[in-house]
Amino acid sequence: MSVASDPATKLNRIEKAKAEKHGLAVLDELEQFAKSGWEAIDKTDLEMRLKWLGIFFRPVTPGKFMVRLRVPSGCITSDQLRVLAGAIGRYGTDGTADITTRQNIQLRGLLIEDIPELFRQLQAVGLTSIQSGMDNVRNLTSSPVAGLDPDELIDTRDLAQRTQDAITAGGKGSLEFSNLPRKLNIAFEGARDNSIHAEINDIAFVPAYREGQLGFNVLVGGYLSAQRCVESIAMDVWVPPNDEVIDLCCAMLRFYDREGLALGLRENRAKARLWWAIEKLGIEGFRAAVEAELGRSLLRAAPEDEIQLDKRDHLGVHAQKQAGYSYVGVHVPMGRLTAEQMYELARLAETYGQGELRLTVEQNAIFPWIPNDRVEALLSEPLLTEFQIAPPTLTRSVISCTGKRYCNFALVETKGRALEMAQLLDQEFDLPERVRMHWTGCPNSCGQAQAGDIGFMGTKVRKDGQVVEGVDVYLGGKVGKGATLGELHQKGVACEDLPDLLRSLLVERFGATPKG
Ligand code: SRM
Ligand code: SF4
Repeated sequence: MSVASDPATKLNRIEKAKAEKHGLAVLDELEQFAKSGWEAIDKTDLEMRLKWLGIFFRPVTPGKFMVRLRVPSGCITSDQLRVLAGAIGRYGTDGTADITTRQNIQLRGLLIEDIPELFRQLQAVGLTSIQSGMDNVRNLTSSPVAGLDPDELIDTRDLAQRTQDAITAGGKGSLEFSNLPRKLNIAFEGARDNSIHAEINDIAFVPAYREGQLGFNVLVGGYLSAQRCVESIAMDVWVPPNDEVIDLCCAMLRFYDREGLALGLRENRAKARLWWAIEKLGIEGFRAAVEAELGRSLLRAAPEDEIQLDKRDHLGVHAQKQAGYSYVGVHVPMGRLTAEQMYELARLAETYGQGELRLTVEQNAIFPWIPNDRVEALLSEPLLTEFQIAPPTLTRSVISCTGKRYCNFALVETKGRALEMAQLLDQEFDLPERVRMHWTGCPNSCGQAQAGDIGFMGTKVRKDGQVVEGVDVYLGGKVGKGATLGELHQKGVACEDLPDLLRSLLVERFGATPKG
């Protein structure tokens, strides 16, 4: 009997829809959808199952779809960028792209009739959008300077790519790993600065020496959501930096998928992230269950990990570990890109580097492999006046989720407002250190409000008898070594009152001084 028809099993609405027809089933129907047009697509296929292919119906812009790619470790080539630029270029101002908070790319404004051809082009350049939404593993993140960083301990790019291949069947779509009780985030850190936000990933690998051997300690259970936010905890496991990492990821996913039902995770979407399984079993019980799934015992964690630094933002010019080369990090305001800018990024990466670009979880980009004697020429390119290497302090560190322009969950406009406010306050104040402002349009916290020095979470506020856009303000998020989540500081501040609140906060808490 299928789980859906078992009267003893209380499945939530999404689980019932998945049991009736798997999300990946729409892969075979995509050509037909393209022919018949979006209005003819079954509602559940349109709004839910297409997300298994990375195709997101946007109720805010019906008929203009968003496609979420997978860019493991944020590594993308000029050829790949040109395909993405070409995909949005034909739609005029509707066609844009965003670098996301998981060092990934989302394309906007796409028509369903063009998507089968886009998928063929993606495949030809080794890209995929498969399993990037709904109950799947999201983009696999790594240090954005993996393989370049002089202080790096482990280059995690290959592990991230091979884990993606394992859980997506090489990009074709894996029935085995695509029916999780909920989304799941995995991150691999090979450097010392926790650039991947290990604290808010369901599964995170951080570098650690065990009896002199370099590998990873494993953290589990971190997540942010509207109902609950949890910092990841030590699983008390150490793994060497090889296939064992991938085996462990797959074992945890198999366990989460299979036991999800028995643990009640498929009843309530708000209580379904991996943490809920860990909480139900206790961390030792969870560890034992994963060992049973793997069919062997796991080594206990190293006493300490090697995360020793505050999180870097990678902007500016930095020496690579390869003598004679630098990487150059540029600020992409709010991560938003036009087709022209993407073509130009691709051209610059080829002209000055080796045809490769890196994306960061701060929604910025890095040009690797720039010969030191070519750095000045790169810096004098017109694009680098738009995408600066050293923008003013607040503008430099502000990030934001999608917000009201495209996301139907959003309670407020985010990206435009976030940038405007950072620029305004940069004109007014000097700051001794960076202040990371994180904007998120609703409590789902895609913009990680709890990770910011100052976080803003969209809400509705009553002011002068009117309902207006506002935010709950968070303070104290710490990233890098000893990362912790920020806490609610003030509820329901109308956005129009924010500049004044920020002026006092910046002076009182962050040592800001008014510009002379
Ligand atoms: Fe997110 C859902 C955008 C990172 C927590 N997220 C959504 C949806 C798909 C909702 C929707 O269907 O409209 C948003 C799509 C809007 C759009 O058109 O762009 C959306 N999330 C984003 C992105 C694009 C924000 C950004 O501007 O960068 C990020 C895409 C990452 C990627 O490339 O895959 C994004 N989302 C995150 C993060 C940050 C992270 O991973 O570090 C979080 C918090 C961390 C976490 O997941 O634990 C996050 N998104 C959520 C949640 C709450 C999950 C939960 O357990 O309740 C939802 C809602 C849901 O899944 O039900 C959500
Ligand atoms: Fe949309 Fe809310 Fe996520 Fe922002 S935080 S992208 S508004 S779901």
